Amino acid sequence: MANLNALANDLVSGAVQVVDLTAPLHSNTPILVLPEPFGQTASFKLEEISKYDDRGPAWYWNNFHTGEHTGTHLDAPNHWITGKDGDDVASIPPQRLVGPAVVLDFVKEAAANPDFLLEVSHIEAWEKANGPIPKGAWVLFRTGWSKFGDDPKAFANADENGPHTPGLPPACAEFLATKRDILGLGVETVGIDAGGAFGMEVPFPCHNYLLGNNKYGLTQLRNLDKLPTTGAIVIAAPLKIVGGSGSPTRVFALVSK
Ligand code: 23J
Ligand code: MN
Repeated sequence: MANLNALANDLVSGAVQVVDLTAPLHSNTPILVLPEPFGQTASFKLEEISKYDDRGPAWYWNNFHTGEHTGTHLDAPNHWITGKDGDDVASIPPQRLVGPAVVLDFVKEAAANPDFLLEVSHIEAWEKANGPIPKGAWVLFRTGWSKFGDDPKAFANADENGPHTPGLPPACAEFLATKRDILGLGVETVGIDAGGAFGMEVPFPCHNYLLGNNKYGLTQLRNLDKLPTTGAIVIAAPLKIVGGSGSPTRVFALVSK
């Protein structure tokens, strides 16, 4: 039987730290902007109901408006046409939202080239150095992009040719989705695909292959620099939106000190 008492003691003593990988949600949180004529997602917005006033003398509360894919969020399999018969966000088994994290650090490469693409050979070299990507892992692609997260323009890094942010080409997305037994891919950027993914020979390959193979996406992660290369546990907690294609998500990592 697993020893949760040891974990409880380590949480209380601080030997296990809880790192928040979630970006703050507010009206200026970056959102994906798609080209015409596609539909657009909504920014996060609070709408005050009452604040200790005549609308509610002893209570403060809000409604909120948001897209499912706003801020740090999870992509469910049914978000993409390749996963249309797969789980909605409410049907994802909770056992598949918690798992070991591996961090693939390409901060230097992404700083030198915002269109940097992670290749299969990078993953194979990473595994040679760190061991195989474990079964049931969250694969976290660290690019340093979260440092632009409070500046939507810098975060999108768009010019007349579209956004320039790092990601995976089709061959690498297909490899991760089919040759490794992972929970999903976590990234620091606005979506799991590269800024240039619309123009790839399989458009949006991470969405296409990962969601089509019952894997998940996690986006706009922060604090990946606070995680070890291996050994952390990541917990993703999307809202249980019935029929939803994703949800803003609180993401925590448990890290041994
Ligand atoms: C719809 C179409 C393209 C993309 C996306 C959504 C996302 O990035 C998302 O948040 O799922 S690239
Ligand atoms: Mn999404």
